[in-house]
Amino acid sequence: MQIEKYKIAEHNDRLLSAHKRSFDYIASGVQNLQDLLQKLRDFQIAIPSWALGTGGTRFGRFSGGGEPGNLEEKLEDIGLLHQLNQSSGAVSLHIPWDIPKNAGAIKALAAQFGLRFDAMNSNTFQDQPDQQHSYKFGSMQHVDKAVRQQAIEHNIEVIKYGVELGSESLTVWLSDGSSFPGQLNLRRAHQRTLESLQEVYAALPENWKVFVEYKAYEPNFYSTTVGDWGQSFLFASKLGPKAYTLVDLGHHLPNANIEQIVALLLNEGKLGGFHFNDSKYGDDDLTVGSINPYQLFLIFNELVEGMDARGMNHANDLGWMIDASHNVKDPLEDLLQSVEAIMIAYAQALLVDTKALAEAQQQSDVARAQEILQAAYRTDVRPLVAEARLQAGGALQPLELYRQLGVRSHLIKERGQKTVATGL
Ligand code: PSV
Ligand code: MN
Repeated sequence: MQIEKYKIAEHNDRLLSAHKRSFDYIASGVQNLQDLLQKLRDFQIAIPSWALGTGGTRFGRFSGGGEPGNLEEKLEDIGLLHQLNQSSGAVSLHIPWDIPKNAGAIKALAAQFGLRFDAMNSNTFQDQPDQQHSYKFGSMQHVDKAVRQQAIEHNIEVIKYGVELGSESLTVWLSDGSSFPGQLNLRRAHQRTLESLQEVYAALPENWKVFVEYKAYEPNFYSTTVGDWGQSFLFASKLGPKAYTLVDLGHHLPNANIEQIVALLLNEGKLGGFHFNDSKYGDDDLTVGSINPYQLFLIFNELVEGMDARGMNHANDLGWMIDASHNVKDPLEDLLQSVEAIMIAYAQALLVDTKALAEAQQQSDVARAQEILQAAYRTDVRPLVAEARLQAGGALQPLELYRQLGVRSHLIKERGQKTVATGL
């Protein structure tokens, strides 16, 4: 399904005068308004191919129907999101959940929807039916060289798919670790993992990056071989200049100061990419911004400050991806909300009076520094985000239009009630 352009135009016409009133109100106080709107238009967030269907927990999964049954339909769904918000112009593929059998045709289809391929994700955390060796006791850390070799070859195969699709990065998330003390020689597991990653690194094309994603625990509960940003940073540093750390917001121990992690990684030139989601307890994979929007703003504040300090391009120099699971909401509605939450946090961070904040910090004026940050956070930037979307050809209220057009019912009619998308 695609949305006819006139339907977006009709929707925008209906909301235009109310939008203009709220936009003019906030815009009058914004310095560099055009620059800010351009940055918002440029910013694109990749949608993961595994999050277009209903998610689940180990206790169950409750499908809402109309889920995409193949990669083509997944691209169609991302195309729909992008038509509505003009900020979802990329896709992050997971192999082998979404193997592009005919890469040329898939690339052409994506281009038709205005989508490019962001980071490719490998998977050595599950066994596949045709697989020779099991990953039960790890992949790149495994004591058996044959298992490590299989994991290395899988990653190289993922790079090959990515090259065909025009992607330029690989995200490696390893579930490697141990569940009981004594199970693993921790030092040797680290060393074996490094050696395996080095082989993958050697297979990277010149213009490619590899992102090493860390996670504190799950599925292993005693040790995780890439368990925190320090370990990821160690691997990335030892691997070389094409290796970076990837921060998944849900992969920290409770109360970790993620904004500080981001600031330090950026300062070292080793921050590569992001997986956005939100959590209350662990890796809950909830909609980003739904639990702790202030933390998301603080993270974006460090991102903007750190990227500007290094002269980086906000839109292109880091990989921005959603990594969430939609257990009780319509996945497409959840993704629209996710993108909106990210754009809001980004816009708020762009509003921070950096000069005044630097002065307050210099004077150790703690109260003023807090006022400055919260003045940006408490600004209702939604009209700015909506204006950028309007200028780019999107809908003023994507979620409202999605519902009004009955997109989910159309998809159920097209694809059926009992469809199951690939993914976790
Ligand atoms: C692991 O929890 C993770 O965050 C990795 O990025 C995986 O690729 C993804 O989730 C799988 O859902
Ligand atoms: Mn992730």
